Amino acid sequence: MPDSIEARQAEKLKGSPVERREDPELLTGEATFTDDMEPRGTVHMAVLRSQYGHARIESIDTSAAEELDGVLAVYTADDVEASDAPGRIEPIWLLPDLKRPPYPMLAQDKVRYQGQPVAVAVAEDRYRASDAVDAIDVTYDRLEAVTKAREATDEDAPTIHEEAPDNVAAEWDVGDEEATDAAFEDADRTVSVDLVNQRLLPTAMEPRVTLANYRPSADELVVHMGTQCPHLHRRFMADMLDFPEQKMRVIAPEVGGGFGSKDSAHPDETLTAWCSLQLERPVKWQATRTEAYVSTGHGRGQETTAEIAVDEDGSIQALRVETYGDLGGYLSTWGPLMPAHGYALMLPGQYDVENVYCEVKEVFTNATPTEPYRGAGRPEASYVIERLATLAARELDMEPTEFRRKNFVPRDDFPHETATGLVYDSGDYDKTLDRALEMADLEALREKQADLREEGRYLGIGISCYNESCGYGPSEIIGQIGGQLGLYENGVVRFHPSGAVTVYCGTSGHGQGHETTYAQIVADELGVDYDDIEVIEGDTDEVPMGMGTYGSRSVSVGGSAIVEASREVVEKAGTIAAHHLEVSEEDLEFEDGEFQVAGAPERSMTIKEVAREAYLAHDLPDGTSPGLEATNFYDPENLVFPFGTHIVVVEVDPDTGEIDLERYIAVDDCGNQINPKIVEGQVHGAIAQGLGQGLFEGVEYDENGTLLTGSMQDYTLPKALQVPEYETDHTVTPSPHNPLGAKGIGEAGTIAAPPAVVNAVTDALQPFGIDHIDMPLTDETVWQAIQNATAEP
Ligand code: MCN
Repeated sequence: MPDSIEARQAEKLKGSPVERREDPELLTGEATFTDDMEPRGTVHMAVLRSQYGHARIESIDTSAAEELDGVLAVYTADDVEASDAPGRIEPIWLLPDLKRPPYPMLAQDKVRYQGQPVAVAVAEDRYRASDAVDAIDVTYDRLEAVTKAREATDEDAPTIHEEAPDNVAAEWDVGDEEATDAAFEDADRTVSVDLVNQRLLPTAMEPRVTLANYRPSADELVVHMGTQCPHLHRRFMADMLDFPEQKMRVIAPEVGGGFGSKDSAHPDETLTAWCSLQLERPVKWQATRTEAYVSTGHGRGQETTAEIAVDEDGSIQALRVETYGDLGGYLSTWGPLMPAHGYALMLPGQYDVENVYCEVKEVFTNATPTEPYRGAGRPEASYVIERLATLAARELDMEPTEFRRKNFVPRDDFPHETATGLVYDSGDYDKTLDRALEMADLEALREKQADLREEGRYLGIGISCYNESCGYGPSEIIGQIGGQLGLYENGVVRFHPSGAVTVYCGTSGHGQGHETTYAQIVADELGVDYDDIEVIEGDTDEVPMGMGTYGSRSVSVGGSAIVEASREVVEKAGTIAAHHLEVSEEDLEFEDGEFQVAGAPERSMTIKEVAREAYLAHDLPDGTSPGLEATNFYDPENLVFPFGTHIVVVEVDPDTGEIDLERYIAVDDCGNQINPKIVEGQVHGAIAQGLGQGLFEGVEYDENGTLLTGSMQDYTLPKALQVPEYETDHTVTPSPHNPLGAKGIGEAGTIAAPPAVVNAVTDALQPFGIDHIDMPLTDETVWQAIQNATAEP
């Protein structure tokens, strides 16, 4: 670590692979998670959940539970209603004419998914609370259930909410239908595919957990919880409880991963807080893994028919897509976003497509509500376009890479407006493709493939050229398209009199290494030693405002807020320095933490010295207030659009369907990198999750709406031994519109990997005439596809 101005001049921190400062605490087990906390007097809440996917509640008898030893209270929906708390989850993303049936914290008359909370019990310890829940007697009248979105729109499907008799919550579209239909008419060839982006279970290491402590003497509610966005959760809870926001503090201690599953309001967290308000005691709730699987929002859940129209020369003429988005039993906080703006706007991918039309139906089903899950709409879009691109190339007998190259948005056409209304900020798609091809040696791979086919062995090469939208904003546009929040970020940079610095940011990292990267950013901006900078996130009392961490927004939006705040600090420091050096501000130069008089470098003052003067306040320029700090609200000008090329090489055993993942090559471009080591870690983790969707993971329900994959025994997550050594590299195409030139990287792998691996497996099985297999490509599904194959190699 550089410890002097001279050393820093030689080594800027931005762009350096600085070790994560978060790791020692985590690796030594000293980090504090919510479940490690147990203030005196803590009692425990357990939740009785519906075991049925769809049923009418006829009666609830809590008397036996109430009589158990150590049980403090048992509550049902009637108790919530009597407390005057509104107690409903409201969506934060609205679409025109969206049907909004109420989503109560505790089920009222009906349950609409397995796992929906029906009652809670609070007891002196976790085990008694759980026993009490077992003693609650609920009589249900079971109803027919439907757990697939397309099926739920069938005429004879059961109605889930009276407000939406056909189960359709919203119909939404984007693009020009007429022009797209005409382009399909005129095109030389069309290719179509039916595909499914299956539901996924978010599997954070730490399931959701909440410790709520209402202190009546201060009339204050302090909530520690696993959250990705404490300020949003404070707002959700304040609304659901009708509790004053300013009297409520939400803190995210260490959060054992989120992957999107901790940015929505769920009944359980607010119920914990509500119980604390009722009992005036600290109340804790911690989901078990099985409980988490039925109650934490599932990811994805889309069924799509997608068509592409192409000319003989390989140019894409049009895309036409129809998608059913599965909302689950209720509208979750972000539920309506994913199948609409989160997904459909990104359908053109890296390609210059003039005509696009996408129609979306958002549908209620008797399954756990869907929520953002790493990628949140963009993996679904990338899967559609990247499958279509490969299938179209096959139809035209073109190398899939060349088909893609022919249709790329050219590097000199940025900013590029898409047919879906986005403006891609910057890109150089040929560059990542070229580098990935160089690493893979495609020619040699194609030769190997041909040779092996002679021996009855099936090698496949899959490619996916993805791009994604990250760093959501600007707030004004978010408001215009249905967001009920601003998507800016707040950063505070505060010097202490000693010259040390504390940085506060409204993002809330939970594994992404913000403490490290934000300190790197501020060290460069202020010229202060990295070790003198502390970074604070995840506490509504410490950080003035924040929108949180999701959508790979932290570095491009939160990072930019702290850059701007740092620059405001430097400006004020410059005014003070000029006063002390008796020159005008224009005559000062600031570099590496030092203000120097231009042409007289011996006359200088470090920013640390300025900080001391700013707090001494004995001699400040007229009109300058004491102290040295700045607060910035950064509202991005546009989204950022990272991109990349991933190539997968597999060998498929036709006798067993087994897939051997031989190579995984990833070349990503997230603009300027703050910390390449952290970026690489993010890429690795996300690819594993993407391979999880491609090869292993998939939610299954039975016809009654019972989750069949409700434990880790039934739901297969990728293990270290099942993923290959990744071969990674990157290119750098800065974003032109944020001060860091940085784009997000946190989700890239989950977006790129599923189509890459499916394209690889179907490439291997081309001799069998297999064009498509739905994910996850387990040995069994692949073997089955080979059994049903129409061609013989
Ligand atoms: N970074 C960088 N240079 C860039 C881009 C990013 O150095 N050009 C660094 C950032 O400073 C940050 C990290 O990479 O330390 C990720 O930054 P960014 O892409 O802005 O994403 P966020 O920090 O907003 O993280 C959100 C993203 C999402 S949406 C999910 S889901 C996700 C993910 O990050 N969940 C994670 N990564 C995760 N990692 C862990 N360990 N746990 C999760 O739950």
